[in-house]
Amino acid sequence: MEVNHVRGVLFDLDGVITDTAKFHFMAWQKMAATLSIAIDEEFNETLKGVSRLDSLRRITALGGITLTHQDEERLMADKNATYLEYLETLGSKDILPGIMEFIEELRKFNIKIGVASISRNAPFILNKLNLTRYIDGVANPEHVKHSKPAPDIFLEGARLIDTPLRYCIGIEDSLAGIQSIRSANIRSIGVGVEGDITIATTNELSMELFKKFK
Ligand code: B16
Ligand code: MG
Repeated sequence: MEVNHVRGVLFDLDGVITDTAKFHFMAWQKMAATLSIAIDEEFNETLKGVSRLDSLRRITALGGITLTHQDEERLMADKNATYLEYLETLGSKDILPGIMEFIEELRKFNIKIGVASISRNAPFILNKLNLTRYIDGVANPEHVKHSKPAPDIFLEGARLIDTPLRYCIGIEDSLAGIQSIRSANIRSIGVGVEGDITIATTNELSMELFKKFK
């Protein structure tokens, strides 16, 4: 495939641009403890790329409880407040290896850059990482109907960077995310997860990789 057949790259945020999974985990763990539910790191793996509400419901299902809508709202707000406290020290140092160089390479070749994260904290996190100025569009999860694995968030990202789907690439670290890219009919790069192209770490990202697309 010609490298210039890529005109837009849609990044997932958590697990691709930065790794806040441990902070999500600590915050969910604290919240779950108030319900006498214990979660471990293995369980946390199943929350990657999963929306806030769906994450909460997976946790309560684990504990065998069902909450009222009001209690769900309250617990999600509590969890997010704890999560934001943990993000206090987040900065450029927390951008995953190779991401900055890859973003600069994309910019040099006038390739649009979008973010397709299901995190409602994405604009805040991008700001903390000092990346906002490099990004052409951040899809707002509140503007889409269905979370990952549905295609909605990647379709919204492609729309925001004004790039036809056939010229887009999506990069994801979660299974739900790869499914989302696939169902949007976008080519995928999986980081530590199987995509159309699979890499082990973000360090391997470069435009050279695009040649591997069929
Ligand atoms: P928030 P991504 C996802 O981000 C995380 O992987 C997932 O663990 C989290 O629950 C979800 O965002 C919602 O995040 O509570 O900040 O809205 O991987 O789609 O960038
Ligand atoms: Mg992710």
